[in-house]
Amino acid sequence: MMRNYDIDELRRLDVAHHLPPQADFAEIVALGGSRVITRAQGVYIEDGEGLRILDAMAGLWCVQVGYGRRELADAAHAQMLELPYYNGFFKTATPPAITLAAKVAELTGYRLPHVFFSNSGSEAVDTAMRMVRRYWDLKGEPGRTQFIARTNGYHGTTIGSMSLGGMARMHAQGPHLPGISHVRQPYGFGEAEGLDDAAFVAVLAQDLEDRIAAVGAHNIAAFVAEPVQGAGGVIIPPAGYWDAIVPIVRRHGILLVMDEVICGFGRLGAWFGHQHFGISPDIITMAKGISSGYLPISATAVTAEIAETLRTGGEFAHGYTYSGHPVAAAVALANIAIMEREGLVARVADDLGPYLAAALARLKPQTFVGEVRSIGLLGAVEIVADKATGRRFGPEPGTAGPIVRDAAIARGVMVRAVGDKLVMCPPLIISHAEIDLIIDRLELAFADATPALLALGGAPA
Ligand code: PXG
Repeated sequence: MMRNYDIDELRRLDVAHHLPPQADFAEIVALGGSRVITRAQGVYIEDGEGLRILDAMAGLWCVQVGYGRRELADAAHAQMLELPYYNGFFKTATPPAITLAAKVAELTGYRLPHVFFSNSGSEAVDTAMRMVRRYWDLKGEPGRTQFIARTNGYHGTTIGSMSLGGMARMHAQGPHLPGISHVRQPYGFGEAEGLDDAAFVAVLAQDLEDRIAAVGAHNIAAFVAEPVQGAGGVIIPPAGYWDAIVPIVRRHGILLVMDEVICGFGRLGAWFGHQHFGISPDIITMAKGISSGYLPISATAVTAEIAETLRTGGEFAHGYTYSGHPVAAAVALANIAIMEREGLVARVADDLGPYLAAALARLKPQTFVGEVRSIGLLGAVEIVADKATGRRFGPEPGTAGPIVRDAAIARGVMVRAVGDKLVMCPPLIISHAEIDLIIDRLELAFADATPALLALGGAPA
């Protein structure tokens, strides 16, 4: 069933009526409407002009099993006919919600055996924030209200999750929750200033110690962090970072919340990012890959200790109409079944992760590439103006990245520009040949973008 769309009319209606997420509305108007994505199969998306684009972003960091999986459509179809909706408010639950909770608990190795459902990553993070506050009230430490998160972290767009995030651009717009402060991010390429890993880690650990001392440990409810920052530009912590940070959090009795919205569901070669790093958080949030983005669903998983404490407190006054939506939960279960059957998590660890790292290394000789890095199936390319000195394009980050990104899309590969970093996060079903194609197309994109980068002040080879 191939539908034909009147793309010009859709673009006209897009400008006339549709306000897209995280967008410069005026830019969309100037462009005469958004690029309309009409269909997708495997690792490819197709736009209204018929351009087939290799989707190296897995949608928005989420389509783990690739596009066009009939099993997921069948799971949704069957569940819609049997029970399209029921809620969890009336001492009721549905089979898919219960089964998915048990499955997620299993995937955490039963370290986080209790699971609360929401519909988006932002809501899962807000849920974690509310659980943390409630937990400390019930523990008799109601003064623990403050959160510490990290600069350039991303936790969502609701007022709670956005306040936790550390992106200056989003913070400028507010409104914010009070009681949240940020420590430095482990961004080696951008901020280590020549320190080796061990010395940089020591600086970051001291920054956290200082922040805790300034706020007062007994006022701090939780430290919230992504295992690897995704939206911030695939910021991979240096060796030893988590081994230094986690004991500090523990020593001060602060809860550790890990935001697994991007790192969860195989992205780093383990079911969850904290497992990859050998960390035992108190709470994790997940979304995106849990359903491969086929339907919106997210979750917040907690330790037995937290669940038992919440059980002492009467009603936990939090929940959404669609918490544990049966169709979304059924699709998530089918998605996880595909991932297990096809061994996708081990495939990232043993095969695709190393393959992507080796393929990315081909970009290192590029005139305007300062660093390539990857972990599992998350990769980044740092664009610099002068390779010899490491000088960045300026004055602000984000002048060069979009130029190369647009060139990449024109060459048929979808990557994302975060400032002057290109980031990628391909589906877990990608083949070696398709990874090679990403790199081939990025080479062409850098060649296409070279005149513009030189005009922007880039140093010639
Ligand atoms: N936590 C993390 C770690 C995320 O990456 C969210 C929470 C929020 O999820 P929802 O489902 O509420 O969007 C995210 C989302 C980008 C980009 O520009 C990244 C995200 C969302 C939108 C854009 O890379 N991550």
